[in-house]
Amino acid sequence: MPLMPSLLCPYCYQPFPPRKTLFRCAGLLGPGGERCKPERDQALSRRFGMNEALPPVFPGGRLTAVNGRRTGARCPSCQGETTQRLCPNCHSQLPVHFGRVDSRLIALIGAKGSGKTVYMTVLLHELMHSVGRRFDAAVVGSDDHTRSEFSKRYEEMLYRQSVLPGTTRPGQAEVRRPLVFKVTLDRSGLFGTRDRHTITSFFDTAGEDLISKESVDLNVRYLRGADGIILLLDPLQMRGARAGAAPGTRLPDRDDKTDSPVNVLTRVTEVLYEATGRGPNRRIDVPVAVAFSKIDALRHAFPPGSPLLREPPDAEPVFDQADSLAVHDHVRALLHEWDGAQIDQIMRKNFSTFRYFGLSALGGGPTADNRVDPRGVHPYRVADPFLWLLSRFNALPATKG
Ligand SMILES: Nc1nc2c(ncn2[C@@H]2O[C@H](COP(=O)(O)OP(=O)(O)OP(=O)(O)O)[C@@H](O)[C@H]2O)c(=O)[nH]1
Ligand SMILES: [Mg+2]
Ligand SMILES: [Zn+2]
Ligand SMILES: [Zn+2]
Repeated sequence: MPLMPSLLCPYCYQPFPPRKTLFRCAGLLGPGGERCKPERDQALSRRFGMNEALPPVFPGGRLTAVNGRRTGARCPSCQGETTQRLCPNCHSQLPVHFGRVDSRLIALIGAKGSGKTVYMTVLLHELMHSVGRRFDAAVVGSDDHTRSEFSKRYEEMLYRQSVLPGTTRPGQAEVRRPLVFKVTLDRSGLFGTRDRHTITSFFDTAGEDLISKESVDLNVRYLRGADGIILLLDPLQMRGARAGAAPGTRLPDRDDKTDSPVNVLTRVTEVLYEATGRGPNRRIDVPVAVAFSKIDALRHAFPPGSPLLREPPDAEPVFDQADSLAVHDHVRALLHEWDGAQIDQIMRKNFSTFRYFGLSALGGGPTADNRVDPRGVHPYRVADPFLWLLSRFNALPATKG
């Protein structure tokens, strides 16, 4: 049976055939002097709690051509032209060029308190600034909601008010909306003459959603749709690492809402088998970056020469395989010291493509009242997992390693 080519919405992760794409009226004065009245969009409201009044939605029956490309449509009420394309399920506005450029959905998962929200904020901030410069990459929020949400809610809090986020609200996957960014690599030399665009969608799960079987299912759709997964594990939840943490480290609570990295990994593995419909003898092939957070609390005990004590090489705008594999091997060795050998067994048995990473989003512990240290945010190796995924997607060149 031939499969119908389908698109996957970067906001709700539901697949849809391109011909089902909807349009939203531009809300301008139409050729007849009429203007469509904005109203609350039920789909956006139900799905994401977004209640603003917006111009009406209609199917793309009457497409209009721009430069020979049928990218626009004419509104049946006001006859005005629009280029705003929407997902038929959640009514989110699709990124410009969506469907014609690579779109990659990256799910960020991990136990409660493992550092996901802080990590996502710092990673995106870095991609927009230093890492972006290094790779000559432009990283921009691909819709108004992402742009304002990211700068107001995430960046402003962490970087200007030095406030660490509270627990991400669980059970509300329907309301939390992924942040969608467009990464443009302007490496004409590396990719021929054209820029390389990749749309990446980040979904920050609530750690508590991974505790029970039922709420894990909430995330199944996101995991099923993901092209790559960043699994953030907190070494400070592991017995061996806890014992070796730098004096004064704020150790995370170990209550019944927090789960050990092994348990989280076990559950995520089950969900992925379910989501991908894979039998027990076929390993999961979605690339998984297994990233250990909060390395700042453990670095003091690493032997000199550890790749985790140096910054990744940054002379060339490529993903450095040799460096990454050195980190991978070192983390695998550390897992034994941290009482996490089981993690490596689970990974090897069930996943065909995975790599270990060690990073710190803050670069140092938070203050006693859990705020960002007054010296600021000094991230360390935060981009590695993301760059690895981009290289897996062939969106970034990698050295041979
Ligand atoms: N030492 C250190 N602590 C960190 C770092 N990042 C986060 N933390 C600590 O971990 C806590 C939890 O971080 P969050 O980003 O809120 O964790 P989360 O995974 O989003 O948690 P939930 O939303 O509850 O699932 C923070 O309040 C900090 O105390 C880091 O890079 N280093
Ligand atoms: Mg969170
Ligand atoms: Zn959607
Ligand atoms: Zn209209």
